[in-house]
Amino acid sequence: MVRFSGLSLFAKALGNHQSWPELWPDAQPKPAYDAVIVGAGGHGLGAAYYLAKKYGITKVAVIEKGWLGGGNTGRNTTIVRSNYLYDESAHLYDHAVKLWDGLSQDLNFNVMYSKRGVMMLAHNVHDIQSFQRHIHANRLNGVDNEWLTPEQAKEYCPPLDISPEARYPVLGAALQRRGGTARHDSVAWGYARAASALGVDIIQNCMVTGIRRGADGAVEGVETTRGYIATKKVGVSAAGNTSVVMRMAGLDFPLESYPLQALVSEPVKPVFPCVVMSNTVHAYISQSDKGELVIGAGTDQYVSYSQRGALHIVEHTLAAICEIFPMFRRMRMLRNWGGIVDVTPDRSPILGKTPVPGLYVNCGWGTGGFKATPGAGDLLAYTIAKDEPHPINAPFNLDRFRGGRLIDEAAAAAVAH
Ligand code: FAD
Ligand code: PYC
Repeated sequence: MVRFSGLSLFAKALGNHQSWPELWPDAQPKPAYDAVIVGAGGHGLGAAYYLAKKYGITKVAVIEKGWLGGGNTGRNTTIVRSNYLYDESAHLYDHAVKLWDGLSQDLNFNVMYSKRGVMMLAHNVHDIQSFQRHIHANRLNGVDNEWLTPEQAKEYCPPLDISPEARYPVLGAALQRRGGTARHDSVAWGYARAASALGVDIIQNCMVTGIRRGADGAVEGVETTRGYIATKKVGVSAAGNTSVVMRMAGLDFPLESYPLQALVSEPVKPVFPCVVMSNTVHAYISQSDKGELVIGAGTDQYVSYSQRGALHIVEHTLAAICEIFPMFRRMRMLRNWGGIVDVTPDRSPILGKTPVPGLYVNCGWGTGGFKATPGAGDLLAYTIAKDEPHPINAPFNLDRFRGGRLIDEAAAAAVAH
């Protein structure tokens, strides 16, 4: 039986003898959880799964204001890669890519991870220098990445226009063959089902509205739209909304939230074999197993909590796609949507402890956290279970913004922001 059904789970957590209206007053017996995760995206569900599976912590509730996977996890363009510049990032993202490899077997749920290769196009001298620097740095970290000539790029992706008179000439490309795509919904469902089977409660349509702290300043529990939940450990994994949630605990976070949008075309037979990103012209494209071309744009240029992006941004993206792949000029677009991404000053995530005892955070993945889903879940679980960061996520602490040890991945983030 699939158990992640909101109300019934919450009632179960409180004991079957209680009827629903009794849940509301604060004076009622409180369900005590060993840990509460805010946000049922892939990261939060992954953390709950690994808490239960690796550390035996099964009294876990995942609280979700909407429906599971309805945030950025279900809205992204599913690109998986680990070709980041700095050592810290290469270790972080490659940890995730390694977990992607065995994830379908681990969850017994096909997450459709497809290593079809991610190719980043170089359109000018600066791109060439930047990508070649990334390739060398990646190789030193054991992360595959290679340089392709324009002809090799076309061989890998035949729809590409490499003619010298093209509006955006292709001067070469960086290819990570282990990169690719996965099915975003499956990742959320797979983690949810596996976590639920281990005893985790997933409570949907329930928004966290407050974080209660005791006299010693440590976390005591969370207020929600369905009542109070006592717990000594809270992991916040609420992409796009992190600043709002952290303010409930009295913390200011160095984050800005922006809309990021994507769209899909009508479905067609398989025509596009890999993932192509054009960072300079702000467009990236792949083809889903359903046959739709999956196309993504850059972020809007102003902060907002809107889950749709501006029209002029996506117009520019489609114009660029038509220039780079002229054969798609007559394709019709089927639907578009947006998500809210939270972006740090150095375009790297924050994953670790906070100044509030018992409060942990996973945020700031910006435009690029889908690829990190299994790794972020795994490392957040470790941090919560041990009350200390894993060596892989230790550099991604909040303190770096005070001390200046930034991990500036603006170029590797690849998406215009
Ligand atoms: P989410 O899936 O957003 O989960 C957070 C959850 O928290 C949400 O469900 C939300 O409802 C919930 N929440 C928020 N506040 C509260 C509250 N107060 N109480 C309870 N619940 C709350 N990344 C890549 O690596 N590759 C890509 O190709 C890619 N493409 C993208 C394209 C688009 C259009 C977008 C929007 C993002 C893209 N990303 C991509 C980024 C990626 O989607 C995210 O970084 C990643 O999915 C974040 O996962 P998450 O689980 O942290 O967040
Ligand atoms: O991080 O690879 C990425 C990405 C692609 C589109 C949005 N983010």
